[in-house]
Amino acid sequence: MKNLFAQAQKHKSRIAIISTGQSYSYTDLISKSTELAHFLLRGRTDLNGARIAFLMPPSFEYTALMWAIWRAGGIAVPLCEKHPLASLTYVIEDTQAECLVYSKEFKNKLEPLSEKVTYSFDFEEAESQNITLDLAIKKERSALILYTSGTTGNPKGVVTTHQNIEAQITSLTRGWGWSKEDHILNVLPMHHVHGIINVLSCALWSGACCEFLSRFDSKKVFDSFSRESINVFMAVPTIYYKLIVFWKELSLTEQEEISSILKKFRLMVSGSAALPVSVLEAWKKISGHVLLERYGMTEMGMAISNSYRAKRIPGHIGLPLEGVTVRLADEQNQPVKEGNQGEIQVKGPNVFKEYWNKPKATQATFTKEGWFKTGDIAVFENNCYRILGRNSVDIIKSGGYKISALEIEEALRKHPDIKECGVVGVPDEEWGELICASLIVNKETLDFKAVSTWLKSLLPSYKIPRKYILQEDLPRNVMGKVTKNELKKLFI
Ligand code: MLC
Ligand code: AMP
Repeated sequence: MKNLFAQAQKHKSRIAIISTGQSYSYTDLISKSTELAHFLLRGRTDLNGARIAFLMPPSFEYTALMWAIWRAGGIAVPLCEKHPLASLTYVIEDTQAECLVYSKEFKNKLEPLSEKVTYSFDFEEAESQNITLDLAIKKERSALILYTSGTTGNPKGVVTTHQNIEAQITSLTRGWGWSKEDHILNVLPMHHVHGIINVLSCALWSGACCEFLSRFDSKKVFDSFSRESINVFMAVPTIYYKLIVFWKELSLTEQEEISSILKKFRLMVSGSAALPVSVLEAWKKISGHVLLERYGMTEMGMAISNSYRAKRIPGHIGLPLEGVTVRLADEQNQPVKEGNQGEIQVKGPNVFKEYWNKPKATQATFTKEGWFKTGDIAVFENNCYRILGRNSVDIIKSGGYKISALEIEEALRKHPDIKECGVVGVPDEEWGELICASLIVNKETLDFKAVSTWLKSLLPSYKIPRKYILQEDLPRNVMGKVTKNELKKLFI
């Protein structure tokens, strides 16, 4: 990622990051990441692809550490604050992380993991070393592993190279008119591409400022906007939904104040899940902006986007970004005739390298000709793409998170009173999809609240079912397979 740092050299005294009310310049970022890189290297000249896992709130420190890992030749593995120990352990073991770095609020939570790595340290304890760092990292080298849920087994580690990341950043900075005058507010979790690439890395590539909120909170978002320096915002549809609800509860004067500030924004983007037209329309009334909807995935960053400059079409995701090639294909991986629906398949320098330690899964996700198979079904109409759904009912999108129904089912089956279960995502205006579970149990009744509490030790809160039903048996087809679409109807 030499270019990201080379870019930073151009903007030395500009503000790069604002976190916990403090401003940090590009020079601060360069020198802190140099110090940390030396600390991580421990006398070596190159981390040679060692995985460095870290759990830090979205902040200057998070960013400096990520840059340090990249600059020292390591692979960054950002962990999720909301994950219980079981999920964190899985990632540490799966990546065979050499080192675990954390900020002090996570020290106790991570204590049991320290023996699984060669060394771990509290970020605050990293000794400062005033040395220069001049390691040239080849762009083909792996840079980042982000975990994503799939239709089989446990979450997979998506490996992207420095080159992939650079391609993902530059297609967006060019396509969406980023400049050093921009100031973006980040409210997203920092273990997914939306926060890491679209918000943080695009800002830093451009010499712009990225301001962090430690977590999403509607009031804090509007308070930040009220200071009138932020001019770019990106979020998942659920966040826009929540902001609309909050805005509606404000007094008329407050509503007018917020709306007049929002109207001055340069850009507002929605993605990671389908943007309901009702949310687009409501936000347009509040902010004067037609949200720019785009489509992406952990494995490829952003691929398709509505236009920054021209008309945006509600309910549609637009056209391929610069450098990205897209086609729609049938089940035999043959391109479909124009106007027919098909799976979105993608080629380009933005597409990931591999699933970590899973060569078979990597091979299965590409066609023989090297197209990445997204699993999303779309149609090309009105000169742009429109998403119709996914080719698997077992993938749920809730709050912008991708969730595997099978992973939740596997966890539920570990409960002593649950014999069998079926998990589905049911359409929901606020969350996109709501996770619902049907349970077959070996007693008369079951305390669903207690089940959710128990499940939280195995899964993060966003993977916990919100509705349960008890059934004698699950709906099945003649082959005995659970018919998830039938199951969904029971919750609607
Ligand atoms: C949380 N809650 C849910 C829920 N998640 N209820 C239903 N469904 C869900 N999915 C409930 C909690 O139980 C709690 O309720 C209350 O909401 C607050 O919980 P929280 O954890 O504090 O939620 P909050 O912080 O408000 O989270 C909402 C959110 C979050 C929208 C901010 O989901 C989020 O950050 N989503 C973004 C995910 C993201 O970045 N995806 C990008 C992936 S990359 P109670 O009753 O207990 O108080 C990708 C590629 C691309 O997709 O294209 O970008
Ligand atoms: P993730 O694996 O978390 O990166 O999620 C990627 C998935 O999010 C894609 O495969 C799509 O299913 C979904 N997605 C992203 N953007 C959009 C969008 N604008 N509309 C509909 N679905 C989207």
